[in-house]
Amino acid sequence: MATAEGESEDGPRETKLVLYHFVTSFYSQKARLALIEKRLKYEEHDVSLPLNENTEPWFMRINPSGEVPVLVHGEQILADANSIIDYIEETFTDDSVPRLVPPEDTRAGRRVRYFREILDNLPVAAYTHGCILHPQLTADSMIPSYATAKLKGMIAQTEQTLQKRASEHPDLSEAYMKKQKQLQQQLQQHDDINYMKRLLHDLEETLDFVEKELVQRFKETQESGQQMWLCCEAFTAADIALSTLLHRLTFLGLSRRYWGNGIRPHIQNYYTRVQEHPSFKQVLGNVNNILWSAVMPTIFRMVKRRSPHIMTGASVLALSASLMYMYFKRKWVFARGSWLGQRLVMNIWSSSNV
Ligand SMILES: N[C@@H](CCC(=O)N[C@@H](CS)C(=O)NCC(=O)O)C(=O)O
Repeated sequence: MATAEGESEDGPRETKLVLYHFVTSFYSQKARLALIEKRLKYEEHDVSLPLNENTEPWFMRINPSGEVPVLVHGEQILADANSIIDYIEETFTDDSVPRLVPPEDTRAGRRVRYFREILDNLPVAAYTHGCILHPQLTADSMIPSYATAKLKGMIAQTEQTLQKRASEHPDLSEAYMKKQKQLQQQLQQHDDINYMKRLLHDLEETLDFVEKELVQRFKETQESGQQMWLCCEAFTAADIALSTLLHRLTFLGLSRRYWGNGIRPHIQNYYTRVQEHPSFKQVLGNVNNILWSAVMPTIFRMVKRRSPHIMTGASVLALSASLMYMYFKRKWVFARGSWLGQRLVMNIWSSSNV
């Protein structure tokens, strides 16, 4: 196993890797998949989007755009999922470490580049907000119907938080104001149902390309007996992009529009297969667990913030016991249609910007 443990003078490969992320964040999931695929040891810091921790001054000083994921490696700060993937790929080059980006002068390398370009540039934030704002665009969304108003309310609240923080921290006010402007623009754009319809229509064409490519891989698998992912037999950066996208579309209730029931059967097979892939299981798991994994840390953090003394002694035990109970009963507690499930989903999801 390649390690990046502890500070050392032996060079960047021995320096600690620290990832700031949020469990349901799309781009954080991509970064985590990459780190796990490369079998790198890293320290994780949960930055709660629902609790606006990403706009706290300490985090804005690491990444002035206030977005997760961020990877810190010694002096290096990588504030973008793709830069993180490229950075770890270039830095950790032992033969024992799987390659996510095959050399560009190989057929697999050219394919990976092509599909990364297409998939990494898809407007996933728009898909996510658009489907919450216009539930009629989806088929079987896990997002309850009252989410729309809630999302708008949450965005307004985030704007207030940004304004307040801008006045409290003049050194960061430019960054806060920029973020606030972006948020407003995004909301305006994603609120436009025709814009959203166009985006979802364009996605059909992209998925057609993917399907066609998977047909080729299927034929190659039959010829060689070696199972293939999107570009070759190895799970690459293009697979990170595709698998996280399919997972997000499923969560948004768009999967039935794009695959299954005879539509794009190779994408359907790919998604079924990738759900059994170890790194995918570890990072994304079953689509029904997305909410659960965001709920636990957020509840703990909220309780701790509001009344720190609650987090001591017997209270911790009581809280843990009830959370454990909820965990084992999560199928009904967090079931899509349950009252508690809906409220938890909404509070976590609508306030998580992507
Ligand atoms: N270009 C960045 C985008 C990162 C991004 O949009 N992160 C979202 C979560 S998936 C975020 O931090 N949203 C919070 C916000 O913008 O306030 C990347 O590729 O990593």
